[in-house]
Amino acid sequence: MFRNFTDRRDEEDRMKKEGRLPPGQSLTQKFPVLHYGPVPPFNPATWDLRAWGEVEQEVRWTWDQFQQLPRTTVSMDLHCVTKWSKFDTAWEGVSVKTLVDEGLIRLKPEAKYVVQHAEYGFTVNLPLEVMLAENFLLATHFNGEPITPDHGYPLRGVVGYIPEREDLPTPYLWKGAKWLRSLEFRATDKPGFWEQAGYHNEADIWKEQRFGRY
Ligand SMILES: Nc1nc2c(c(=O)[nH]1)N[C@H]1C(S)=C(S)[C@@H](COP(=O)(O)O)O[C@H]1N2
Ligand SMILES: [Mo]
Repeated sequence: MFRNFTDRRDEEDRMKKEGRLPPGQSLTQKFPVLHYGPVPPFNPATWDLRAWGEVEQEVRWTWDQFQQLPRTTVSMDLHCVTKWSKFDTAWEGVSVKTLVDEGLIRLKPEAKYVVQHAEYGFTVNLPLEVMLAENFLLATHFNGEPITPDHGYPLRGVVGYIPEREDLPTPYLWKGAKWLRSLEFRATDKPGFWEQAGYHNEADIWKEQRFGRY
């Protein structure tokens, strides 16, 4: 117990020195689970992921088709608005930027914002430029294993801080939807589930944009 406590504090001090601990955050070695409502079931026969809205053509991938898409890995620090941070997490999945670059999603010039739609009607909004950056991934795997059901299996959006990439806007972890089912490209912004409940619209981890302003 004491041993774990000192390990945690040592790690936290190291991250602070490296400039990787945002204001008000503390390091956890666990992976807390946070969401509203129940964990949905997954049926690979009926699951799909859709891209719609301000696109030249709507796209729909079945689970089998989604497995064939080009894959990307990224390591990021996760920062939850409830003040825990988890460092050096390894994710694998599909990058939205790759889908756009390869013409698999053809955006209209009007597309400026994206709403992630998840099972049971959960939504979360981001500017398009954030979703197209290297620190946002449509993730199927965490630390080499399929994401567990409570963390979003089979697919979640995940967003975090890539060390030394201060150039990339980094929002809190709630800006990635677990159990993701579609991406709605929009000309205008639209606050999602937590944003409507009073969470900050931009959610920048370095500016401590937790609650209050939309
Ligand atoms: N579908 C869905 N995704 C969600 C949420 C939710 O309520 N429903 N909550 C968000 C919040 S508030 C957080 S902090 C992260 C937590 O991810 P984790 O449970 O993997 O730590 O998921 C985000 N994604
Ligand atoms: Mo959260």
